[in-house]
Amino acid sequence: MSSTNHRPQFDTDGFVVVRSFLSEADFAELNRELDRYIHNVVPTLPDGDAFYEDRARPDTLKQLSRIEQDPFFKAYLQHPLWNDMASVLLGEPVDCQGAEWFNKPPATNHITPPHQDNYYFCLTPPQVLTMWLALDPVDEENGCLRYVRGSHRAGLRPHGRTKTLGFSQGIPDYGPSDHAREIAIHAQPNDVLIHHGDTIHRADANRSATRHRRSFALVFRGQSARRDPAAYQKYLDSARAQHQEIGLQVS
Ligand SMILES: O=C(O)CCC(=O)C(=O)O
Repeated sequence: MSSTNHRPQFDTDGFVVVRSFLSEADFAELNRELDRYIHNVVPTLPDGDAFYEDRARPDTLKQLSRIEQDPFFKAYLQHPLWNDMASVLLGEPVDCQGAEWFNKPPATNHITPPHQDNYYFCLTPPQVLTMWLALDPVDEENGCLRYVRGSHRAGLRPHGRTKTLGFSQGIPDYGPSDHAREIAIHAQPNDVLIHHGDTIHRADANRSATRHRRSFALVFRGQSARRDPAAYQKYLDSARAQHQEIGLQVS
């Protein structure tokens, strides 16, 4: 299916799922490069770029930010398939803002609190989306993403401090009517979930004993989007305060 066909659904629901997104060769290369980065580069990174559920256990690595500091991933931000899809969905030329990697390692109690990405990004107009590519089979057991359908059309909800490293802000009044509108998305490796920056989403912890739940994500902003510097500084301050409370090295 061409990327153009996904736009009406993206506009209505605030998310869309594209199955088998990359070619097999491209997907294999991405996995190889992520393995290389995790084994060779991550051990050299400061705390703020690599979050662990338990710092003493490397197998509990759960989030990587600013992966584009690596030359392969810096070039990867320009990948035409990702950029074209983002541009069609946002209806304007885009710039890639950065790359992240998420995991929910097995037997860890790590939830993703309900949140809207643009609360963190502070972009006006909210012309921004996240493309979240599954690297493992994902379902309810290992903590699939859950979207509140259509929530991107109601603007940003109030956020408050959370205790979840990597997600310093969440929606405190997330309630039964939000739960009732949630869509839990099952995915296979190489399926991409794309959500608007104002779409509310969350994920449960990984309840499985053996299965990881890894993903690779790129964030794209439309060229019309401008950052509110004061709101962004407030967000950065709250993330930094959380890191200090937890005892992470902060730069
Ligand atoms: O992988 C997760 O659990 C969270 C991902 C997320 O919130 C995002 O990519 O915006």
